[in-house]
Amino acid sequence: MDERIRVVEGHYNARGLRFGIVASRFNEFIVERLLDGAVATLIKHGAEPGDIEVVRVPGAFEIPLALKRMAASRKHDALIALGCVIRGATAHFDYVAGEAASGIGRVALEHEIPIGFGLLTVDTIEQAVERAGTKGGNKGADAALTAIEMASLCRRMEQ
Ligand code: INI
Repeated sequence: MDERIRVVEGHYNARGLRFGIVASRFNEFIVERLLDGAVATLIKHGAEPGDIEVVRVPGAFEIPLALKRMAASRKHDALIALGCVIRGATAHFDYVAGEAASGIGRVALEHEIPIGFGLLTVDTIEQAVERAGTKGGNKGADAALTAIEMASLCRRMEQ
């Protein structure tokens, strides 16, 4: 790359960054694994436990509103959304999953705050288990890593 070109990138050092996590209780046995993965990733990358706030909501549908309140507080550098919607167990899967996903995206853009997307939308419980710390990795951990990178990127883009 031509060295006169200014390239701005994030990094994976979470020291000094503040995080807000919204985790839903529906399908709690899955979401708790996502939460464990997210918190462990933040701590591993240097975040202080005192700089992490967790808010619990009933289900995925409620995630965007809690994120919006957190974003409006301006207390965090990045947010993380954790939930699990399973098609097999949900007649209104498309509404719950669709509203949650688009709401999360809207909050990020309206409040200009990075939001790590850790909302599982899967067909079966087996697929959820795979993505919550077994063979498909842990999507909560992935969302936390993205939150760190985007928070640091946004800071650098302000400079
Ligand atoms: N919420 C979820 O997070 N996951 C689901 O799979 C789910 N199902 O199966 O319906 C679900 N429903 C609850 C919904 O998110 C709201 O909490 C509820 O409708 C009250 O507003």
